[in-house]
Amino acid sequence: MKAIKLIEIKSELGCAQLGASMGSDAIKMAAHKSNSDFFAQHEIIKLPERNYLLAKKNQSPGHEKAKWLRYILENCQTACNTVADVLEDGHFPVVISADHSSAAGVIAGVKQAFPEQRIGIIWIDAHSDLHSPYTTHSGNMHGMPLGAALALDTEARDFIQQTPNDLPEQTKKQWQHLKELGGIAPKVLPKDLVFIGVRYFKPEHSALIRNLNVKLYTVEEIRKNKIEKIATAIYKKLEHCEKIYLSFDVDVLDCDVVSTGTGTPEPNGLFVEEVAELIQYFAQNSKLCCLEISEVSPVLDRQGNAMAEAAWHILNKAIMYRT
Ligand SMILES: [Mn+2]
Repeated sequence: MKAIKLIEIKSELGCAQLGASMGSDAIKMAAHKSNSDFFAQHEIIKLPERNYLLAKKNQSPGHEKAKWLRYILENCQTACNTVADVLEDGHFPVVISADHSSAAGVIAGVKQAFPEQRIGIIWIDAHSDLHSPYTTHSGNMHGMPLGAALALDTEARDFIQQTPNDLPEQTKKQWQHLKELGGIAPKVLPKDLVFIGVRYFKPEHSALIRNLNVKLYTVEEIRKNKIEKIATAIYKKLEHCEKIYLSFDVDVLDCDVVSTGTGTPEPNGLFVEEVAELIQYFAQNSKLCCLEISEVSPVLDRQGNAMAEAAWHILNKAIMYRT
C-alpha cells in the first residue's frame, strides 16, 4: 500500500462565498474529536494562497466571467507540480482543498505523472463543474475544473444554441493556459468521467452531459440500488482507464439532512453513509491514485462542525479500506 501524502490547498479565490479556507482545519478538528492522529501521522504539504486579495479594497478580480483566473492559474500550476511529484515519488496524494477550482490543477498533476496512461475520473458533487469562461454565468472558477480538464470552450452554450460570453484575448489565453497545464489537453475523455449525485441543472448542464455522453448516477439511482452494484458498474465503465482520480465535493451531501457547511449547498442529496460506502469501494481498487475532498466551509454550518465531521468520517473510511 502506498504511503499517504496530504496536500492542503487553502485558496478560496474560486468560491462564491468566503469560508472554505477554514475547511481543512475544521476537518482536522473533526479528526481530533474522534481521537484520530491521522493528521499527525502524515506529512502535510501546504500550498501557498493569496486569499488576502479578497480583503483588499479596490482590488479587481479581473474579468467578470473568469474571476481571479490569473491567480487560480498560478495555484493550479503549483497543485499540478505538487501532485505529480507526490505520485512520481510513489506516494498516494490526499488533497484537502478549499474551493474546487483546485481540481483543474490536481487532474493536470495526475496526467503529468502518467502522461501515457488513460485517466478516469469519479466526480461526486451536486454540480457538474463543466463550465468555462465562455459559458459561466457567475464567473466563479470553482464551476470550471472539469471544463479545463476536458478542454471545453463554448460547448455548453453551443448545445442549447445560445451565444457564448464574449471574452477579451487575455482571458481566452489564460483559459487556454489552464486547459494545457501539464502539457496535455484534454487530459480526460468525457466517456472516462462518471458523475455521482449531480443534481443542479440548468438547460446547458443537461445538454452538455447528454451530448458529451457523460455517465451520471443520480441520488435516486444510488438509493434504489445496492452501493456495491453501483461501484462495480462504475469500475466496469472505467475498466479501460489505468488510473482513477476521485473528487468529492461535500455539497453532494443533502444540505437539509447532513449540513449546510459548504458554499453552494443543495437539497435532496446523498447521506453520509451512502458516500462513505461508495468511496470505501473505490478505495479498495488499486487503480485509485489520488483522492480530493473539497468545499467544506465551517462558517456556513448551522450545526456546529457537522460538515467537516461528515467529511472526516468519509475520508477515514476511505483510508481504512485502501489497498
Ligand atoms: Mn459542488
